[in-house]
Amino acid sequence: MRILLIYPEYPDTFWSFKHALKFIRRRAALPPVGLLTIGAMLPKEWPKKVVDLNVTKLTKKDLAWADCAFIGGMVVQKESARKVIARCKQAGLKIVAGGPLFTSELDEFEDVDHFVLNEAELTLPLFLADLEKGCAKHIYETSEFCDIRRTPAPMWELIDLKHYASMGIQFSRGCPFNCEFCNVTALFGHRSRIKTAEQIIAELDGLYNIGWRGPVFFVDDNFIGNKAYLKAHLLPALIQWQKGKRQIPFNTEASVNLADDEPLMQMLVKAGFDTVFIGIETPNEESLAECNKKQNKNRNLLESVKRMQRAGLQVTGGFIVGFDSDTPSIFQRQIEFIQESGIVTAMVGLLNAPPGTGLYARMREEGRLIGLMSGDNVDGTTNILPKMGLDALREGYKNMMHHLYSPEHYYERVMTFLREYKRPKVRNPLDFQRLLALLRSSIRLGIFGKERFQYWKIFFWTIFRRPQLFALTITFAIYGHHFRRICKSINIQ
Ligand code: B12
Repeated sequence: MRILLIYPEYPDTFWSFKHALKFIRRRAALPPVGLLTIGAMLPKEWPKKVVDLNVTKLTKKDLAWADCAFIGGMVVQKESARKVIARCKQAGLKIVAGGPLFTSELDEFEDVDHFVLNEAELTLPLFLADLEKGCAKHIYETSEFCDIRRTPAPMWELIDLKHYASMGIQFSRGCPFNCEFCNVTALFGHRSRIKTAEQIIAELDGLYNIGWRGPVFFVDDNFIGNKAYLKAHLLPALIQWQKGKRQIPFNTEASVNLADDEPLMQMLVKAGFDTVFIGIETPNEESLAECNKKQNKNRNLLESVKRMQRAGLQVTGGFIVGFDSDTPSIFQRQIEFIQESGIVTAMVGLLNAPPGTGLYARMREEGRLIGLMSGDNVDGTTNILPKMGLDALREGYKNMMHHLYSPEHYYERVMTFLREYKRPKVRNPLDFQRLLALLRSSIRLGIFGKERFQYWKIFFWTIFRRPQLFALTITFAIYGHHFRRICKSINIQ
């Protein structure tokens, strides 16, 4: 069987980083780790080809070559997935679909021959066994969660590394918390399941040996779900691994209680972590109680962010407006919090109810569910009727995004951050590509950009006051350009 592993295209969204990637001549932020893992689980003798539509096109030649298409992706890729499925169907390929999009919304896709849902470690072997016997079923699903110590390393050799800005590695799945709006526990469970330190080192070696020297994102739901193992095994192994080679910057996602553990933060930084995404959600205590975000309650969230920044971790954050407890004052409160925190990359979205979550069930019960979510949580849409009223929520949201991403306030935030941030331990040296990005940004943003005044101000401020953070400042300038383009394209500027 010749297999095409197809990853549908993302729309132009906050996280696509499309407008920023152009500056470093990369086509996508990350490769499709899930599909590459599927590649490693399929029989070795089957020839495989990855078509990531974010970096390349699906050609007639690809379709003519293959016998079967394996398609995976997230809800945000739904439209592209539909088109891909139609083309594969027309070309007469067998279609197998899996991953978060199909696990959450399988009823939306009629032309798929086999749904291999949930964690493929459990469902794919059943499908393959039935396929061999000639009796493959339409749907394979499970409510169990697998032991990821048996998950094979992704088949990196199937992609062209040079198209990507970063690589993804997964250490754990699942999250011990239970936030009402989050589908992580529905998809991956409550218990943090981990790989071994040896597995992670082998995966990193694999990447290093095929020439990867850029950043690596640990794509965990909550990297600090098992602190004891991190401290005793994984982080010491990573610290050791970085020694004697060109160091690789790491980043990940974690819960805010990371700020309470100074030794853990120190170890993370020593191991090469420079950025961490935190679900902050809201400074409104009642909203935190409403969505059961216990770990964020009864703490000074602003101080927690500062502690992480001072330790040497850049904090990127997720924020939500539209909780039942939110009143119209929430927009100003969020703006003040985000500006003061110096969280430059602040992903703010309307509260949405993903299928499988407690919120989805509650909204359905209360008759407030108005369809499926778009999958892009920064497009100003929601699938629930908010207590505040949809118009008031959208209007407040638009104004908030406009404020946060205007050059004046965006650069002000960058400055707040640069003042607080401790210089990271592991730095990516300036290479030719990054020098070109600097040149491109000076022309595009410094001469033609609306932000030119702020650009040069921070450019010289950094050179004189925090020269070690100069590369980071330019990266922020480029991100700012991307975020403003996104705000414009979704008509909220
Ligand atoms: C890395 C990541 C990203 C990267 C994307 C990288 C990329 N190229 O794919 C970035 C940062 C860009 C991103 C962005 C977003 N993401 Co994201 N992301 C993740 C994350 C943390 C890890 C994904 C991963 O690589 N996992 C490792 C691999 C091994 O696991 P996997 O992909 O799930 O694959 C397994 C199974 O799903 C299955 N499988 C996967 N594909 C296929 C295909 C076939 C054919 C089969 C049979 C099986 C199968 O088998 C694999 C082995 O078990 C997940 C959370 C998570 N734990 O998965 C969220 C997650 C996928 N993201 C999600 C969302 C909502 C988003 C955003 C909308 C915003 C947000 N809240 O983060 C944006 C939208 C993207 C955009 N461009 O607009 C949701 C998706 C929900 C859904 N039902 O679609 C998830 C599940 C997190 C969550 N609960 O909110 N994301």
